Amino acid sequence: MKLILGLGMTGFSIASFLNKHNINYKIADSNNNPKLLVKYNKKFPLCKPILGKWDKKLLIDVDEIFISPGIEKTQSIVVWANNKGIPITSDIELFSRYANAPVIGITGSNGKSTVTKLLADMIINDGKKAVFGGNIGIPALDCLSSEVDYYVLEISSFQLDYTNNLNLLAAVVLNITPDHLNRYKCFDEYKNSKLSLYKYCKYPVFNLTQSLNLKNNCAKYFTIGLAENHNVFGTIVKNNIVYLTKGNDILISANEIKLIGKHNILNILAALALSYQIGLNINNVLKSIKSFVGLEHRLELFTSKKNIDYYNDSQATSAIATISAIKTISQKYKDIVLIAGGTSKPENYSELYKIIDKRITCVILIGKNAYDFALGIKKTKILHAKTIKQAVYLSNGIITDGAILLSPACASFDMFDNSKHRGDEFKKCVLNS
Ligand code: UMA
Repeated sequence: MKLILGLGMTGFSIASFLNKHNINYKIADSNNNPKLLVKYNKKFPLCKPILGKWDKKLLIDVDEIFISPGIEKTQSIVVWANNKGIPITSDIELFSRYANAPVIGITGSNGKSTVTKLLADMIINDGKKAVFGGNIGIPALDCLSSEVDYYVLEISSFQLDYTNNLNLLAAVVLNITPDHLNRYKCFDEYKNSKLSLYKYCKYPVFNLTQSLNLKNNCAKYFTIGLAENHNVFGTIVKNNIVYLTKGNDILISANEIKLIGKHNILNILAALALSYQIGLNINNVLKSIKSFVGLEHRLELFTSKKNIDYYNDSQATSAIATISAIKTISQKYKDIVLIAGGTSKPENYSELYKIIDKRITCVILIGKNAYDFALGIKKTKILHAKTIKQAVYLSNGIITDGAILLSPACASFDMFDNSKHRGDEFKKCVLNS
């Protein structure tokens, strides 16, 4: 008998998979009312979940546990299972046992969703079938299909912590910066979790800008700066223009790329290196890079009208996310109109107010906490809008050249179903205006 721990996206996908394969399981969640309970009971009425505080009895007759990444190793159920020697497995590992096509694994503290999606685009542009998923929000098991040439998986350190075996064709750890330190004892523990991805892959790709001392004969490398040999993807600057290179060969100019920011150059170099590791045609790869506009709702450049570029960054639900968006796009534009607001989070917004005062031409505030924001912003011109439609209407004509950016720094639930709904409505209003 298998035991699934956690009834979130991962647990639900594991239950669906085990049902499909007629494998006996029980499922438990330490929350009395997990988010997916109603959906689960509707789909699987015969296997009721066991809810509430973990109980040792859950482990009776269990020969393997499939665990959700959000459950920490210190949880009593994990400790009891370890003491009893019951194997604990991630959904990624279970996926890998059944995947019939090569899998490419991508992890890192930042940029993993961008590289995952870009690499999938490159494979598709090369005429092959690619499916992407994993930590990006599409559980890996939901991606399994017999009609796939490559799987591209975004993998988190939480998933790697419960992984003992994987079969990856190529893999990259994009970068490692302090993150999730409430979950790990120290930075080194987090770093080792990320680096464990390389244990499972045939063709690794390494980031030379991080001093991780990783050298490997079959590896490709990427870095900002000079590419010393043909295994290295880097950059050179000629007449003030940045070019992406492989060894001494120029591949593409940064001016032809829609993504902005140095971090995105590194992301693209990583995807390029992976594309070489799996043998994609370079012309098709370059086409994908030129047309790639990023992920939907994440600093997504979705349209341009009369010298104004429109960015949808609806996924920015915290001050830090909006600060990062403003920093990135102000490298390219002098005038920026920001649409922000919603339900603010219990965090310090003072740094956001400062950067708005410094870099934003006009801010249009929406939602529940608009008036709190207005108190924090001292210099930048402020307008208020009741709806996203009105915000888009007000944004017209403020600047003649530059960018209009929706990056709310707040949750969306006061006005929308979720941040995707907010981004969709914003795009609809802009495209219809
Ligand atoms: N639960 C318990 N006991 C606990 C903790 C959680 O029972 O001690 C239950 C919760 O009540 C809930 C369920 O577990 O019902 C939630 O499981 P989960 O937190 O593992 O979340 P999932 O819905 O399964 O989503 C997970 C990833 N979440 C985390 O790693 C925290 C999603 O990444 C991922 O998209 C999804 O699987 C599909 O693979 C999210 C994330 O924030 C986006 N990831 C982190 C990040 O990117 O930084 C790692």
